[in-house]
Amino acid sequence: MTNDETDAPWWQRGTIYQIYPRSFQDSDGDGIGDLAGIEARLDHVATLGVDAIWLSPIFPSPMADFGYDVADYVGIAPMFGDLAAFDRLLAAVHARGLKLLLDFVPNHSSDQHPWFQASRSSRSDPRRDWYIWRDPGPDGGPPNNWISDFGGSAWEWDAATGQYYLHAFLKEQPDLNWRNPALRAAMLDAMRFWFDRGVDGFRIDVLWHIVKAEGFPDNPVNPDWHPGITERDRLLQRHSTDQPEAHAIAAEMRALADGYGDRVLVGEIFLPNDRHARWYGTPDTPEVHLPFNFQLVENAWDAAVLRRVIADYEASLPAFGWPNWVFGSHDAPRIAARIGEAQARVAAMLLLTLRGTPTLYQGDELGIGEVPIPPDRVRDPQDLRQPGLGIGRDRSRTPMPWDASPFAGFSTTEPWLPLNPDWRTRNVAAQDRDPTAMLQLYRDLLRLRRAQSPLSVGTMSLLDAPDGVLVYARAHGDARLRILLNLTAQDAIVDWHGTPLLSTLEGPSVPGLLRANEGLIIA
Ligand code: ISL
Repeated sequence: MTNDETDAPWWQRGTIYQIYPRSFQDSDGDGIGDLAGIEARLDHVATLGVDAIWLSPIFPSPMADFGYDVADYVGIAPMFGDLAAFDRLLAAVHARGLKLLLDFVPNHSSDQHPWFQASRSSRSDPRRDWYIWRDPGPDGGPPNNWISDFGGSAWEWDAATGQYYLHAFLKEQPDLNWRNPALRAAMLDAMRFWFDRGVDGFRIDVLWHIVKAEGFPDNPVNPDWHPGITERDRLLQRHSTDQPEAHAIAAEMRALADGYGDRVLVGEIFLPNDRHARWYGTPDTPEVHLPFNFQLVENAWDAAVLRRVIADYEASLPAFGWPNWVFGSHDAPRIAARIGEAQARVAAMLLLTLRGTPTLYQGDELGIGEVPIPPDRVRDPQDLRQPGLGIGRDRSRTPMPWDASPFAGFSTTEPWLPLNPDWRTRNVAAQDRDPTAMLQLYRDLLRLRRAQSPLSVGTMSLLDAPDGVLVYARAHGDARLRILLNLTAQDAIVDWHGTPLLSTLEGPSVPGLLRANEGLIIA
């Protein structure tokens, strides 16, 4: 082992696994997952070979946005359990040598949070300024043209106090005012509460949204908008997001985390590379360890496109910035639904061999594809408010299929969302017995990533490749691996020789050739 290998912190070497708690495992028969359920299924997470779990929000919430509307930052929603159940889960996670990250939602709370109830009670309430209140615009309408990410004005009229409040998402999710020092202190206290309890870090929701431009100017019109995309995109969010003042707040969160030692902050940030990279901060004033990189979600599954995406992203990183990659989440369409199962295997190899921390989304290790959601079962508020755009998030939030027993072993009753249609065969137990299953490929890839330092901490260089093929080298010390990915369904002539360590396909790999849909790791 060389120095940088031993020195690399866990969040650089390791892999993060996202659990969507409503849909992982139900332990009390209400059709909704919970903390005790997650604890009961930790074997799956441990044998998969990941290093850390990130839990989507588990806090008390009216669930208007399924937990991203927090009514108490320092509690547990009764449907998920209680603080004792959380402590048990955390201890069980740590006992397996895994880490646990929570989801911190700083941009907005629920309208049912006692802070907002106080804030809206009167203009003179001490908490009035904890949220963003404004008088009507000159025409008596909303204060400016800002549009909610979920459609409609971002301002909601409050008749009782005669002002509008801002909500970047649902009106049930009023935006918090991070320019108010008392609010800022209260939110940092909430982070402290969980750090003191032993959590290993946070994924921070919509971090680039948390400060708005002084004076609330209108956002500029997006010249590229067309009716096929969301209403939000009519405008460029120039004044409502990514304000310079937000970086000081991220730095404050980081200083807090660093005070606890080996903790990590992952920031959810959707921005072009140059602005994205700023969220690392500077070596003297670091911000988040990992600004989430969603470019595999956002870009076409095409070798030439991805080659440029990888090169541009790598080039944009500050010298001290550690990369990361994501291709699935509770918001994004399933990777196997996007590109099909054969290419989803190649995508798994890409994600787990790129330089940087990978984040996996629950169920992608089974290759879950499209899950049709009948109209009467749609639950996603974004989809319900903007139907017909195909932006529904329910299809990625369906319950984990564990086995072929009723309700796939997820619950003893009808789950809150439908199961994947092929759950009787596509489930954890079935794939555990099948050496050709997606689950085995994920386990093999994660095993290799741990065993091979070039994959976890090595350098990376993109190499020349024929059309439709992506080739790169990973190296560390004397060890060097090559990764060859055929992103097409045709055989490709690729000049390679060496020892294949892992292929996405069965049967022998053929030197000089990459079979259709083949991904290959060569020593
Ligand atoms: O496309 C986007 C940004 O360009 C969006 O996906 C946006 O980043 C996303 O909607 C933000 O997601 C997070 O915050 C939301 C919540 O509904 C999502 O589930 C969460 O992941 C509001 O808290």
